[in-house]
Amino acid sequence: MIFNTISIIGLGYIGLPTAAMFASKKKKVIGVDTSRYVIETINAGKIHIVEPKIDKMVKNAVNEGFLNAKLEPEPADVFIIAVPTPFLPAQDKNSIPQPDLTHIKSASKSVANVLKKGDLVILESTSPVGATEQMSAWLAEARSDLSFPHTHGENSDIRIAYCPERVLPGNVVNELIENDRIIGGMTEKCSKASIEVYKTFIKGGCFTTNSRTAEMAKLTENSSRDVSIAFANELSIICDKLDIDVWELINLANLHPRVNILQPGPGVGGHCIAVDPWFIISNSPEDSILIHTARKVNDGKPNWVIEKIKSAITDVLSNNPRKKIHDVTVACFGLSFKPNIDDLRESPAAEITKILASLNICKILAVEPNILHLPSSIPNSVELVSISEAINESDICVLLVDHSEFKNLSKNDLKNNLIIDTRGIWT
Ligand code: SAJ
Repeated sequence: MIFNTISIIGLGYIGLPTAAMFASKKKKVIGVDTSRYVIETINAGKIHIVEPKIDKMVKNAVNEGFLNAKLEPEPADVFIIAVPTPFLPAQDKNSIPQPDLTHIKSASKSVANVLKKGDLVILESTSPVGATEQMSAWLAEARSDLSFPHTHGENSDIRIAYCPERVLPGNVVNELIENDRIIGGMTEKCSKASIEVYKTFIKGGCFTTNSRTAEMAKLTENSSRDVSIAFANELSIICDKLDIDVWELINLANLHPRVNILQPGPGVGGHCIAVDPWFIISNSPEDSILIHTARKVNDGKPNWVIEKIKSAITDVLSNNPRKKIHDVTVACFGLSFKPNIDDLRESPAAEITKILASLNICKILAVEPNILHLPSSIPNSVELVSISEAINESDICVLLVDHSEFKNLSKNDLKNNLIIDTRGIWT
């Protein structure tokens, strides 16, 4: 497929780096986003996300004229849709969250306005099985003058594929280039055209399948990790009751050549692992027993940590009879959803700190070396402090995120504090 102009719809954590990659290969890229702030930031050669290397790439791409951001799609040869697919919150604690495809629907409608015969539309957003066929139907609804693969197969005017991203936040540029890629064309021609597009910058292999398998593959990868982490989290709860060091246990079990247990923590955060399994569960609720249980185990872990903190507070009070509960200080080490990043969204560490503060039983300090100010989602009563202030002023130190800065602390530094270590770096 010969293509000159590529349009990326949705300039977030996946869309913007992808746009920058194509532009760095001297392809004309039109980036589209509904946020005026995002458009203005990018067209000024700046970025609105935190991701290494992207700032320089975007600056060069904009200065050299290869990347242009717009509020509405313009004609292009290839459209890559990378918009969010959140889930609709569950109605009650027994109902299953349902995927929200509103953004894909509106992106399809706006792309449909500028589609021409021969164009390729690729969906990259994490999606439930069947979303690509649904997108094809939405496009067809808007453009009865064109034919689409769900009705016309290989003879369709428009090619459509599902090609999920699998990059790790913090290492997006390298993984975009090096990772193998799944190419789920609705027909073989759709897959072939997509491979030619991605081979512009991808060094990894491109493996073709149909769109439904590609959708399921993305959900499977993240659900597999969620289930594995749930196993580690469940072990940590069992071991706590049995007075066994779970990290020593896992290290020992992992010496077995066919065992590879992941690490327990305060819960599973981020925008992918804790979300994507729901797309399988909502499609097949009766058959997703293990995947659903894993979600419950991981979602339940923050509450278990809160209970541990409450019982540590009781210990502090019984060891210091003159202390009142409001004199007890708890320091939460780390707020982000994983180590060495500043992203606090969907973070179990931030959630635990928030819940603890809302209980209003004692003073809460927070240490987060990757931010300068606490976000508004954390109650005002929480104070952001340095590592040494947290150690000196608190009775209880709760390790929530294994940031490098915390790994350097020795047992001696923490000898006067009661420790709850959800990551196993101080034990
Ligand atoms: N976590 C644990 N224990 C572990 C590993 C992770 O508790 O042993 C926790 C982390 O602390 C974090 C959460 O899991 O709260 C998710 O972190 P992560 O590093 O596992 O994954 P993400 O969300 O940053 O990125 C994942 C990746 N998927 C897989 O590894 C299968 C990435 O490759 C995907 O592209 C990304 O989701 C996505 O966009 O879907």
